[in-house]
Amino acid sequence: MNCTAQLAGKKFNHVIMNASGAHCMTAEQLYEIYHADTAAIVTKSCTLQPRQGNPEPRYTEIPLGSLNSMGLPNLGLHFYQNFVQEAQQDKPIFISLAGLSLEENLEMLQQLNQHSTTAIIELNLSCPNLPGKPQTGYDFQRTQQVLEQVFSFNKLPLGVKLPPYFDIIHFEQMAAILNQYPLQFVTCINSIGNALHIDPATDTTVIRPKNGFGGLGGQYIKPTALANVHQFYRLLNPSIQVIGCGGATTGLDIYQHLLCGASLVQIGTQLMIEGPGVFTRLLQELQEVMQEKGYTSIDQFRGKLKYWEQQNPTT
Ligand code: HRO
Repeated sequence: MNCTAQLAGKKFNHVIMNASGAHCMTAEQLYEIYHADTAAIVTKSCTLQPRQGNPEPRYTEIPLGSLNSMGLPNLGLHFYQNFVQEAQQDKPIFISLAGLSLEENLEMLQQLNQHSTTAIIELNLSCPNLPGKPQTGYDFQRTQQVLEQVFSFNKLPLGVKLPPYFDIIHFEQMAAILNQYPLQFVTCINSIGNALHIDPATDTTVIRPKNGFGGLGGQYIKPTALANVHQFYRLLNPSIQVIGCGGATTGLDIYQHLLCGASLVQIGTQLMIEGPGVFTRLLQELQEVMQEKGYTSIDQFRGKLKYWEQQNPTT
């Protein structure tokens, strides 16, 4: 069974990795997922300086997923840069960047370019949890400005992490902007921003920051994630690959992300719930699904989602 993949000029032994934010802030967590059955790993989104993030409790499991308002706690760019240098790189490592301003993103990227890091860059345009800071990916003009400046000097393999979109015109507008730049990939989707969960026993919100509003992850968001993966797969230049992220808890979920056009699939909430053993289970389950359906490699079905008419030709 061949589950290998290629992205940003690198080879991947299979297609499953962590999502930024899940089990990837400290050296201990990063080494744990690096040595687990991951095809690659991505770091927690970082800023130039270390940050404490929002007050706790700021992450919780809810019935079908998770709610978080972490507020970008991280150990700072240099820590993650050093981690990449130290790790024996037998699998690709992504560094996720989430500067609080355009200038901060450019400064971090400049440093990474100067040091010729071996990491792939995932530029996060979609953190929903910073009080007073809008999600860049929902401001189309701003996104264009960011990409214009980034690609005025960047030579590293780079992609962007997008927020979920919900309107066809927004997919088209964003794809038209992204298609102007030499992006290697887009990651769809970040959490669904500013959701609210209420504890039915106490009529109370369940996380402390922002009156309980936080990013929604897990099974709640799989249909939205699949829709975003497939729309961008259809609308982007073939040179821009899609990384799927959102709601995968089984091998079948991974398979469906691939069917929608994803080249790799990231695991967030389910990694938080199950720990790094999740990757072994998901890879095994993916291979079982492929076997049942008679496939021996991912190329045979990636992006080959069938539309209703194809399955019902005479109606
Ligand atoms: O740290 C966070 O609060 C956070 C970030 Cl940066 C993000 O991109 N997505 C998310 O759900 N939480």
